[in-house]
Amino acid sequence: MEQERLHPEATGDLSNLLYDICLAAKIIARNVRRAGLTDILGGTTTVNVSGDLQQKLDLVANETVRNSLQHTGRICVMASEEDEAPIPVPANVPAGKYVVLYDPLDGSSNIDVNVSIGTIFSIYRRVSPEGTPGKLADCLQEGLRQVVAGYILYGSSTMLVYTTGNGVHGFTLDPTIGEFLLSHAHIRTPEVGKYYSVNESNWNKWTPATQRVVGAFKNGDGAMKGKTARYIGSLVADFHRNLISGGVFLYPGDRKVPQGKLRLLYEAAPLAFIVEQAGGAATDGSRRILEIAPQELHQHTPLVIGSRSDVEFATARMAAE
Ligand code: P6P
Repeated sequence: MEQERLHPEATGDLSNLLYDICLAAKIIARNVRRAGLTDILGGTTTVNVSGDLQQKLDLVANETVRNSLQHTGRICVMASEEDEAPIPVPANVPAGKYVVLYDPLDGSSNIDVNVSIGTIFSIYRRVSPEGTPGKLADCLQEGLRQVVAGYILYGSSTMLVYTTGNGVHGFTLDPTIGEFLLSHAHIRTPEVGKYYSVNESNWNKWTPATQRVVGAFKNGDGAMKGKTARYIGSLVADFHRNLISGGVFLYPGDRKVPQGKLRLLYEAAPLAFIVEQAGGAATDGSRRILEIAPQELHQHTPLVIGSRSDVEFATARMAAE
């Protein structure tokens, strides 16, 4: 609301879209908090376009975001990590000016073992003509063109963290009143991180440069003091800890899968917008994530993200290879 007051010409559409996303988040949070008590635990037999086994809670979260947004008239198209094609708005609903891309429940392999998971979202302005149905081109925009990026972390508390390009702000859900309250205004991430986060079981698949970088984070070298390893295996949880305490997260490509595991549009680009707004950095090991022009809806990208000097240290060495 503060930021809306800075733009008197604002229609309120964007604020209302954020409220729509918060509604979806509250419903997902309720389902996540009760997952052990109702029959929505466990996997399904279906896989998503990236080949990940879909957990029941994934599908419930995906439906929840879609149902919270598609009838509002504020968006012209959506795209979900869990759906192969863009999601059009219903024919009887006017096409709005925004586009929402989302990962409804990232880290879902942790659902059954009660580890923190998250929802990640990106909002863009449409590029196709107003009043026409949204198109694939509306979804394939560089991360620099994001209007809003955010995530909801279903952790020890439920937190919404987002940026509109005016800093990063954190809100904590007060379940007694069902509202997100501002708890972390103007989040800044430390220039040098305490932690490094990477799945070291992939060591033998990495390139020598990646091995040298992770070795320096682990043991230190002339230019880098050794760090503490922290890896939850749930991107939003690893990212959020590093954002607050300082750290660098890596999911590099390797010789077999050079593009790595994470998705550009649903994971890397929104988190890159957030981390840069908090003073950090995000690259694919050579290019700035926000400058990558997406070619496909579900394209993967290597990711190095977090404290600026750590990301620059890694990128200088990985790009030189
Ligand atoms: P690995 C979860 O499935 C996820 O997409 C991210 O949340 C997480 O950072 C990554 O995969 C973990 O992958 O290969 O280390 O288990």
